[in-house]
Amino acid sequence: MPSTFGYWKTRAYLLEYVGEPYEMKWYDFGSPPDYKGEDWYKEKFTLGLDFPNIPYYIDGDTKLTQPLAIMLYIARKNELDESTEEEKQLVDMSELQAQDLRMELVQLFYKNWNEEAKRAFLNPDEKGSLPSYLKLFSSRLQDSKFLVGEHVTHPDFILYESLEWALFAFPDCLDQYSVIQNYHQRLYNLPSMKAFRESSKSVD
Ligand SMILES: N[C@@H](CCC(=O)N[C@@H](CS)C(=O)NCC(=O)O)C(=O)O
Repeated sequence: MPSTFGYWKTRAYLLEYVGEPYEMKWYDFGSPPDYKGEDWYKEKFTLGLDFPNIPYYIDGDTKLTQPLAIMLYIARKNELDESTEEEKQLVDMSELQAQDLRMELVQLFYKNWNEEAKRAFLNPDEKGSLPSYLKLFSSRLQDSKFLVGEHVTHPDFILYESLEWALFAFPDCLDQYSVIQNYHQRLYNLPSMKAFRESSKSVD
């Protein structure tokens, strides 16, 4: 039986990459101005999840929430991050570094969407700004195809999603960062990404 991935209408790049058959269960946000998401909230406490939330992932008796826990499980199950001790350390650091950027974006989009915060987010001299992250990732990716060398690991999908969000809000934001642009394109052009974009599961 295929696993089930439940979320608001969004995507599951890692599942696509590992090629696992899964069912996407999309919940509707609801309509403006309230976006009550009733579809989800009426089901939230009925699924047997320890910490009910979305995204969730149900694979037989395995029931997970929290995106990182889900990604780590899928990566382990598919031996995606299997590597030397040194590479494992790099996977851990890359995951947390990419997650920090993701949380900066979440703060900006959901809590702080105003002109001053947007300017600060794009200011290279500001702590926690997008350029401050891009500089560090550029240096890591200078001689490396992906965050942990020649093969994709789960943190690449956290960073890819964050770059997609950043590009959506600030289309020019990678203009000065050719290393990151090339990295973004490398992931964008993975066969699994292309197949996903052409599938009915794809959303903008
Ligand atoms: N730490 C999680 C928490 C999960 C979460 O906050 N889910 C949000 C969407 S990203 C939600 O709308 N949850 C619905 C709920 O609280 O029931 C994350 O990184 O996304």
